[in-house]
Amino acid sequence: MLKNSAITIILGLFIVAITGCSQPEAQVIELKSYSLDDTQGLLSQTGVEIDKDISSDGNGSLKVTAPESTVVRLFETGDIDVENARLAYKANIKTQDVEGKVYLEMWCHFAGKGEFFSRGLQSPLTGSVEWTTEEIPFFLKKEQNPDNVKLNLVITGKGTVWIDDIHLIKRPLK
Ligand SMILES: [Ca+2]
Repeated sequence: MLKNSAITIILGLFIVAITGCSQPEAQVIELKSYSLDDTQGLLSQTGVEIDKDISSDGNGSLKVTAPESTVVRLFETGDIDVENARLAYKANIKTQDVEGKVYLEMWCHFAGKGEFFSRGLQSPLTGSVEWTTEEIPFFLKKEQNPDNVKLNLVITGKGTVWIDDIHLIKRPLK
């Protein structure tokens, strides 16, 4: 019995060692981050302002006052080298008196193929909610390497929305 246990343990360690080595791509890498402490690099300049008093990171956030449905263009990454991975667009969002849905939207552009989107329609925010972390994925197969990624915020109705602490992350596919 003792011998068997020892073999099991050794086998276990062996398997751990193999899995550890065979998945170097299973790393989480931050590709871009936008603190929204100021409007630097921000694409949309209408209906938006920096709110220094309300933020999730303590240094200010972007406040969007939407009189009607709107797509706020936040950032474009330009060419980034990522493929065979799950691209994740993550941000903190707070809402006040929103009548429609609030969610993240990401567009990936591929040379010669065009643009494809991912939208956070599975977990939209509405009404008035405190800071909530939202994240949407874009699954990139091998050789699906975007030359531009657009990060948007969608509001389908009037209301006030704050967004802060945006990260674009490379995660493993599985
Ligand atoms: Ca901030």
